[in-house]
Amino acid sequence: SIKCLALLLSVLGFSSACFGQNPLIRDQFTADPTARVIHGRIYVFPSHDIKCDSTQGRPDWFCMEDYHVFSSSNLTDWEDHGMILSQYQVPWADSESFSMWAPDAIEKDGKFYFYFPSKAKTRELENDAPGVNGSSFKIGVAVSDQPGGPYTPENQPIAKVDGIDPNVFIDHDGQAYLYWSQHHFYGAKLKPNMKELDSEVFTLKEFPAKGLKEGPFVFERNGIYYMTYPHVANKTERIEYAIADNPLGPFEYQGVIMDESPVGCWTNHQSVVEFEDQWYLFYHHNDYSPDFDKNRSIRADSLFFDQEGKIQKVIPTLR
Ligand code: FUB
Repeated sequence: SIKCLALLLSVLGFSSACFGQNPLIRDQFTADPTARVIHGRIYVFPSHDIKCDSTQGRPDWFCMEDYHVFSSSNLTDWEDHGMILSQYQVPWADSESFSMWAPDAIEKDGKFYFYFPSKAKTRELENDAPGVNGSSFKIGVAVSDQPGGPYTPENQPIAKVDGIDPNVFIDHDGQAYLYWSQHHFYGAKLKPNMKELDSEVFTLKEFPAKGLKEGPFVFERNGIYYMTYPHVANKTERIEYAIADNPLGPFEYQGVIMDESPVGCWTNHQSVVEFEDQWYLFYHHNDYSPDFDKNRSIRADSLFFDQEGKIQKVIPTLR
């Protein structure tokens, strides 16, 4: 069963799972998974890696033109809800850049909000001052009445947001926060419409200055706010976390959730979710593309907390 080995390893101070199904999606490349529980099912909103040829993007780089969403009632059988948004549908996106990187999605008041980065057309940059690091990546939002889409994008990216890897967290009081990364982590309150910032942009500077860090994902458990993120402390990304007593920190570093990929995938990218009384770490490796780590596959393993709320290290289960 899913929990047998997980429970044994938990006793030993590690966590893992008996899925036997990693990677989760086997007919296409997927990466950067955000998992959410919606109406009793697990929905996963990942990136969609494809292979670029010389007429598209950069053949040796990430190539991503659209998103699919997947759902499951048992973490084993996955339904592909099809393509929910493509770069060609987003009025502000540079549809020659194939840069629809890591997304996030969340439900609020019966509507579903899908957040995604993309390189923007030049004229969009002229309308909104370039970000602190001059990034051409913007973050957009698209809305649907159902989690499986299709999603309708807003005409403009979210103003004052420059960077990648959007993450949205809604606190118990209903206040929504948007996080993103661009060398540092940034955060801001969102308006109730979920489409505009409602505060200044906070720079979360308490994270390691050395080594790339990206992919912030925030969740709350027992009054502790956890910020999880991939960080290059050595050669490739490992998943770390920090905690705070409120959504905008300051966060205090706690440790490593998952070590560098054992199969040489340079990136990793995570989300953490509780489903049917078990916590899970969703992440990616390059199981189906060992020689090209920009074609990745999403995975999940059980995750455990100790009595103080510290996260035990997750050891990836291989096939
Ligand atoms: O998928 C493209 C980029 O790779 C993501 O935005 C990063 O988090 C890394 O996983």
